[in-house]
Amino acid sequence: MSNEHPHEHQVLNPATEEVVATVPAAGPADVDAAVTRAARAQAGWAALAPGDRARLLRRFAAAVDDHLEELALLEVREAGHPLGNARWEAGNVRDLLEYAAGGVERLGGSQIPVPGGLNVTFQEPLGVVAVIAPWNFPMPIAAWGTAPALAAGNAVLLKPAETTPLTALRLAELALEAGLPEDLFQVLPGAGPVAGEALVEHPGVVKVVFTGSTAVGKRIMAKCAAGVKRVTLELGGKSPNIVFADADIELAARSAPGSFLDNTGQDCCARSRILVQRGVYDRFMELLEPAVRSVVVGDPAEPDTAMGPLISAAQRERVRSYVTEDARVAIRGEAPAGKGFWYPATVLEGVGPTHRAAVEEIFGPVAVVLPFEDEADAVRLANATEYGLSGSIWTRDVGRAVRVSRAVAAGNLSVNSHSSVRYWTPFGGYKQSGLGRELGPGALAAFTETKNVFISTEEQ
Ligand code: TXE
Repeated sequence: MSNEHPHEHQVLNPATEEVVATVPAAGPADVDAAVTRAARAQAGWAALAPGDRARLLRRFAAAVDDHLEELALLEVREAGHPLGNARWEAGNVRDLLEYAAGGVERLGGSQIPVPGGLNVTFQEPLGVVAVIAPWNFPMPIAAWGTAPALAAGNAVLLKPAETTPLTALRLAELALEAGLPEDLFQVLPGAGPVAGEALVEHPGVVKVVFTGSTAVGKRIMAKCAAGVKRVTLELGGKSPNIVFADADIELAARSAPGSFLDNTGQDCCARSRILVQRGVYDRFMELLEPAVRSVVVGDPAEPDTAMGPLISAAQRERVRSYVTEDARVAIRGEAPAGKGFWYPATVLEGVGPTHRAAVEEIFGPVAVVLPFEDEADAVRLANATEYGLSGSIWTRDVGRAVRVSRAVAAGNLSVNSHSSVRYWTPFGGYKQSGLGRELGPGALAAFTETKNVFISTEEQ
């Protein structure tokens, strides 16, 4: 194996650059063995009575609940997330496992009247599913794929990101402690191009659930095409935060920092393109500055911290590359000096709507503000990227809220709010932000195959 893809990965604390752990990296042979074992476990799991599967998933949820603080602290150490956010993330895993468990017994088929017989539709488990998770929300996103896939009767092989394997490994231990069958849910830490590709290419893997960059998502989709594999993609975003002149400008400005600084901007839903109607532009900027400056940046383990470091030195370089001389830095926050991958909150103005910083996903605490003239202009600007994941619309005009929500090509929009993720509502992207939906009432069905059987009732 080349140096580029070592046999193990060091996990660094992004706030201190200290080594937190060293984790072995899976290779193609490990993947192959894991698929064989998972397929065996899946057959038994799918044959269980739905109530028994649901009970075991509820026990898994209870085990997560018993270890919430431990999981949150692990997320703080490996991902640099503020403790308050990490606690929410651990709770999200528990909630999703409970929600998925609640769906097990309700995952039925249907009967459709046809002449001459009985026509029955079954929803059958797929088999072995690969979940390839990113580092920005390592724990929840791993669970978004894993929980419904298990609930629908599948086995799951989870490959966490190289930088953040620890919460995933702990979740697999908790699953075993809760009584889930051995080999049903396995975690395979390793390099994307090695363990990730081996999973995508393995003939025994029926579906791939991927969250990550659009570039890798396209590569995975192409590889899945070769085997006509099922695939769900949650990719990047460059979401607009549209502020109309008739909005509550104070509230829109006060809430804007959270929408692009949460998780240090490493959020596929980050509203990092702030579109402001010309008449209130100056007022909005005046209000935005103190709001950005009041965000508490520092030690993620402190409960009051709102913004921690970026995940890695490489990510910091990537973010830096967007803050170029042709953009005016309108607002700049503070960042700790010394060790850690820190980057200050930054708001850019004076760039054209096609500037790199205005259309590409930066994945850091950087937003661009662009003025617009009227509703049609706002919609045109909002849709002028290759992405379509989320967005916010600030207005007091109900008709406008509905018109703009329908006109913006994105999977998750919020009006007078920035909230777009709930485990019981569907989540996913338009355009190059993704394919398929996760969470919500359709979550389990996305991990099934539909089979229709006709049984003749004619006398033989
Ligand atoms: O992502 P990658 P990176 C975006 C964000 C970020 C950029 C780069 O803009 O700055 O992507 O991040 C695995 N076959 N998002 O480079 O490489 C990899 O090991 C199979 C948005 O870290 O896409 C990891 O587990 N798997 C995003 C996962 O893919 C492969 C979240 C994501 O890594 C692979 C993360 C391959 N060939 C980044 N190559 C979101 N949608 O929220 C890599 N991987």
